[in-house]
Amino acid sequence: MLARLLIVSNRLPVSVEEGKKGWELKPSVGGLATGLSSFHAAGENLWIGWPGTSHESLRNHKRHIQQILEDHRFIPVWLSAEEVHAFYYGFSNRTLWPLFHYFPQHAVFEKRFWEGYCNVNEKFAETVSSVATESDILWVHDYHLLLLPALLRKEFPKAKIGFFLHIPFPSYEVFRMLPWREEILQGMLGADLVGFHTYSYVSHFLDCVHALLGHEHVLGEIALGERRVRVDAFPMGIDWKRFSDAAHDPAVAREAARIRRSEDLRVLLSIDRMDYTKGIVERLLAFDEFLSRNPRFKERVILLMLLVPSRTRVEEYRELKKRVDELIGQINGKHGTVAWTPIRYLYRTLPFPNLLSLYQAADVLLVTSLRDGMNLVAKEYVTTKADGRGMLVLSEFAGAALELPEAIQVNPHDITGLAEAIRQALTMPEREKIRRMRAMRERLRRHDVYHWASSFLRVLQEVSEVKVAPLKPKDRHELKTAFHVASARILFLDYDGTLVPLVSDPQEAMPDEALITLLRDLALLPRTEVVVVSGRSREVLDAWLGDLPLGMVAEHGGWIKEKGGPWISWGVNIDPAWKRRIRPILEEFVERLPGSFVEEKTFTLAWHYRRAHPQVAKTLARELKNVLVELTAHTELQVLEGHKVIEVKAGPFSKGQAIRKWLAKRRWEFILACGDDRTDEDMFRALPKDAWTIKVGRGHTQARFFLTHPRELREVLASLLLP
Ligand code: GDG
Repeated sequence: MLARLLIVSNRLPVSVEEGKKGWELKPSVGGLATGLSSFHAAGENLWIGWPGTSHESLRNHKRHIQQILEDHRFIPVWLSAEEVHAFYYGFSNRTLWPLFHYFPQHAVFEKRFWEGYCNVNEKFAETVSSVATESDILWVHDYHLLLLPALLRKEFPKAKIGFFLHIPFPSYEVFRMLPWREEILQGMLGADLVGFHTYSYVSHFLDCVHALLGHEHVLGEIALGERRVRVDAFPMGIDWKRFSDAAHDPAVAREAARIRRSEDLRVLLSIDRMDYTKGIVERLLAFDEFLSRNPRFKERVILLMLLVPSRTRVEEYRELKKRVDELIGQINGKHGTVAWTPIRYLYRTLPFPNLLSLYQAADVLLVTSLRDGMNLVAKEYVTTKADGRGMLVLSEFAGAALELPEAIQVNPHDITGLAEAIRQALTMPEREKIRRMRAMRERLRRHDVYHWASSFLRVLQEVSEVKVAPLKPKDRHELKTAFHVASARILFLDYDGTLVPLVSDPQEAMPDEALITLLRDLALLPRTEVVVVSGRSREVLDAWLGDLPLGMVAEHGGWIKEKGGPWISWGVNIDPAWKRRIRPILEEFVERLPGSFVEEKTFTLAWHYRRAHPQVAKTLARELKNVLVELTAHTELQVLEGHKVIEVKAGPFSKGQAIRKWLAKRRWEFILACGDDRTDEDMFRALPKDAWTIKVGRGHTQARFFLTHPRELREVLASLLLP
């Protein structure tokens, strides 16, 4: 049986209105509504959200309306006027919206808005929990519900939970301004799959998760204990067929002709919500400049603007409306003639067929967003203009810009550039327009909204079932049996963080008597080799473990020593000149971070920060890593991040490569590898699938099992000595 899909969004895709025949459901037309409606229509799927009216205003009709909604498999979340004020107008639209669109100057950080947001997210969680089961697929949408995935995870630990953000995710420098930034990230990480429109939003999110919560990712996958969270880009498409069919609808064509009035008139069109992110003022200023610089277009072009009223209770939106009204008046007054008003302006929503006629009528669509998660209007226009006789001017700050490179792309802050783009779009030869529009249209056909939703749901289904498991007593028993029956056995053991806990001074991590005895006893077992695989220098390993019958790897594979043999170097021909370039950078960071220090080894320079203030260290470590990764790109140097250490390593060797030396020696019937940080992952990767691999500590790993402390690993190793 197919799992049931529960879509959760702030607004239901319908509103309830009192019509002639009583209460009716009116579908709302928007990208999300059309995109998911066919998924909602199938099977027993449900859509959960706010119906858009406060429950006070419904008075005693609430029960009846609830029934109508439920009959259509819509589950309402009822909100009071006060909740709507704090949650919707407050935190969602006055905190998150401006901040995520890089308008921090408009963002308010008010505790009561935040509290309202938390309460309403809880309320959503309660409603979802009242209808959901563990086997459902839960798909949560957008910035209003960032806390919901984690709340649902608590209720349904095993359910598949997806989250998609429809607006941009800002860079760390902006996101960190949010006083409740950790809570927001934790909320989102409750999902198994977190989706964004573009890869840059993905990388901003991963950056923030690393910087603020300390979780690393490997190829967009974050390990949280036994759970994994996949983060990926799913650029949203449109209902291609619906817009494409409109191109052949005679009624749409008739209305389009009426809008154009005359074949000689060129129509520039823009459609957006009245929102400061959409670059409406910049568009008007550019049109003004265009008219001033190109007088030959006088009386031959109009700018038709459909501005949809939005969030009118929010101060910034009211101010914008005022500014736009004034500007339009000024520009029309300045350039207009008795017979010609350059800007025609509608401030309302239009029925869907009228929207199509506008698209059809337009010679050029202007999308000038200062920031836009995606922008579906751009895609809808290109699709509706089936004959290709149109052109799109598109802001490079809209997510859609990545998929529509054939558009005339603009920086909306550059008013002169924008004015020039308008001229270019109006004068572009027809063949060129058709060529560009075709290429874009074809791409949009393949990546329509159904493709978007089904790819998201497919990945959500797939999100790795394979989880790192704790090494349970049953596994310990199995491991011991496997060890005992094998005729050739090898153990690869990392040192710091694996055999001994991390301490603030690395010199203090010397092995205790119990560890020395344990390693000696293991190494003396018949048919058994023990190799310590470390990032430490060979001098330290010699001093601490040199008397034991062990194999050793130092400097992450830079040096190798077989039992009883000499140290052999892999990096013989490496010119140490690189250290002169890198060392001063590390030293500068030592200056900046009291308690941190530099360690030099033959092939590595390491900056340790385990003794420093953790919060400050985290920020500086991130900065240093970025600097080093930039500097070492296209060189033989590698930047490694270990536990509270960042190292630059010369040469192509790794722990993975080093242990191949032993793997190639013979066929081992039992292999055990244990490690605690990223550098050990190379070792895990180099091993055959049936090897026993254990990570000490939490976090992302290729290992099959984890243990939480070196103490536990020592117990497991000691058990191998027993019959
Ligand atoms: C958010 C993100 C992201 C507009 N006016 C009328 C009307 N519309 C329809 C359009 C289009 C939708 O509304 C607007 O979508 P956009 O993508 O352009 O912008 P936002 O509303 O800001 O949407 C955005 C989107 O979510 C999806 O993830 O692309 O970046 O900000 O479908 O056709 N529809 C009708 N009458 C109108 O007057 N019927």
